[in-house]
Parts: sequence; C-alpha cells; structure tokens
Amino acid sequence: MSLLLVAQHRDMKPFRDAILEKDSNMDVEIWPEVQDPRRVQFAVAWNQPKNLFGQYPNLKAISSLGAGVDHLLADSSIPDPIRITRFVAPSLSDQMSDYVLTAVLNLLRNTEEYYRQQKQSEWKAVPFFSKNDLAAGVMGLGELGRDTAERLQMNGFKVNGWSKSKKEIDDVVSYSENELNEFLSATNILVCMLPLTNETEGILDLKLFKMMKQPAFLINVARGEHLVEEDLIYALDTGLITRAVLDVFSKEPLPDSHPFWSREKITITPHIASLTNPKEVAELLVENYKRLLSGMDLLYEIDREKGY
Ligand code: NDP
Ligand code: OXD
Repeated sequence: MSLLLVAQHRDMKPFRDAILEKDSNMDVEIWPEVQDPRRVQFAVAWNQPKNLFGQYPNLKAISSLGAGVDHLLADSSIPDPIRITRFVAPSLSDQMSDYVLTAVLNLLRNTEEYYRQQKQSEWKAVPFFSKNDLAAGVMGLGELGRDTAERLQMNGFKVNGWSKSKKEIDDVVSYSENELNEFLSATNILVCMLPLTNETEGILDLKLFKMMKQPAFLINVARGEHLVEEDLIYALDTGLITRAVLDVFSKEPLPDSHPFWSREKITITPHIASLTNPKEVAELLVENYKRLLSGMDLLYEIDREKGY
C-alpha cells in the first residue's frame, strides 16, 4: 500500500522526507515514479496533471497539499467515492494573517509610493489614512479568514466579515451570505479569502467594486479566478479602486505579457501569502493515512457538494 505525492513544478522530496521522519514504515512514492499503480491508496496533490487519477484503481482518498481544493474538484478523473481532504494548520493561518496585516498597513501608509519616490530621489510626504479612517472587510471567515479578521481587529482596525453563515467573532461585525450589500457598503479594504466554487468564481467584479465604501482597496489572497481581471483594470483606471494587492492569479506564474505587471496601482506577489510547511503536512498526512487504513473518519475532509 502506498502514499503518492503528486505535483508539477514543485520539489516533493522535502515532503517525502518529512513523512518518513514521522513514520519510517510508510511507503511513499513521488509521481511519476510509481512502481505499481494498484498499490496507491492515498494521494497528495498540488497542480496535478489533468486526468491522472484514473490510473490508480485502488485510490481511496486524496489530500490537497494546500488549504484550497478547487484543483481537485475541477479534476473529472476523481470519481465521487474518493474522499478529499485539505491542509489546515495554525502556521498557515498565522502566515496568512501576517501577510494581510502587512498589506493593509502598506496600503494605509503609501509604502509603494515611497518605494517609487526613492527610485527617483524624490522627497515628498503624501497624505495617509489612519486606522480610524478605513474599515477592512474579510470575505470568507473560515480557518484563514477568521484568524485574519481577528488579527486586524487586534491591531486596531474596524473589521467586517462576510460568510455563508453569520459568525460570532469579538468586535468583528459579521454579515451572512444574503447581506453582501450591507457588508460592502461598510467596507473600504476588501480582503478576499473565499474558497473557489461555482458561487464565488468571478465575484470580484465591477458590480461589486461599485458597492464598496470609498476610498476602496482590494486584497486578493484566495484564487485568481475570483477576480474579473478587466473589471479591476477599469476600476483602477477610473479611481473606483485606489490600489490592489494580488497574491493569486488565474494563470500562475503570471505570464510576462500580462497587463497587471505594468500597473503601478497593483502590487503583485507570487502566491506566497501562506506556504505549507513539510513537517506540519507530514503530521496530518500520516494521521489521515492511518485513519484511512483503519476505516475511520478523516481529518479536514471537505464536502464535495459545497465545494469546500
Ligand atoms: P475554509 O473552507 O475554512 O473557509 C471558507 C469560508 O468561506 C467559510 O467561512 C465559508 O462560509 C465562506 N464561504 C464559502 N462560500 C461562500 C459564499 N458563497 N458566500 C459567502 N461565504 C462563503 O477556507 P480557508 O479559510 O481554509 O481558505 C480559504 C481559501 O484561501 C482557500 O480556499 C484558498 O483558495 C486560499 N488560500 C490561499 C493561500 C495563498 O497562499 N494565497 C494559502 C492558503 C489558502 P461558512 O463558514 O458559512 O461555510
Ligand atoms: C493553498 C494555497 O490553498 O497555497 O494552500 O493557495
């Protein structure tokens, strides 16, 4: 019986080493070197080649290497009975909260403008916003969004949160699925932390930007497909959105020719807001592998109907 690690353009050896360090009896293979496809019962996947999983007749569960599972749900070679799990860990939430807090502070204090000025040897103070001027709004209050909302609130920001079901979070004003208008009209800095599903794809569009409180800023750390790219460009050019910070893109790496690269009002990072740590992943995978073999419930199994 083996556990298969599958990823394109990513070195999976540190993950195999961490799993073996945790349990040296595990049989761990790295795709594409698979001795006997019939022995694979559990797989871990990130950016897997399309339609790969039909090759493993005894596969029972697949874990995402990250928090998101959209790459697995979009893969038609994964039949329904296969269980899908995801990665949840305190360090993932902590890194994400730090990333968003940093981005929000940089927006408030015009950090990008001063980088630009320094390159031109220019000395010019520009007006800045204080924490009291702007409210942040987190879309998606799950494992990551909730921690981020709390981190912003603890740092003195006014924080709103939007999720399918209303949440109780101290000093965070929470809105439910059908209160999107109210949430947006109270939010200046919108942070997208939603899973990518049929309902959330393309949610960051012009209609939504128009509903936000002015001045409006966007931070997208969820998935590139949440954003309608041409609508963001229009919104930036017309001043509807003042600045955007993007960590995720519908095509990654972002192609050289992409118009976002040359936009001064967009800050780009290469999908690094929160990175999986091999040791923590190994801990969870070994536990779930043993649970699978014992016929137990798996940790962090997702609901395929809901899509997250
Ligand atoms: P969770 O599944 O824990 O939380 C999802 C949240 O979104 C829940 O609060 C859920 O509401 C809400 N939600 C889902 N659908 C809707 C909807 N239609 N309307 C309103 N709210 C909705 O996800 P995580 O917090 O773990 O992760 C979020 C995403 O972050 C991942 O899917 C991934 O895409 C991205 N990510 C990005 C990383 C990066 O480095 N850039 C790293 C890790 C993750 P409810 O609670 O009511 O169900
Ligand atoms: C994830 C990610 O889903 O890195 O973990 O985006």
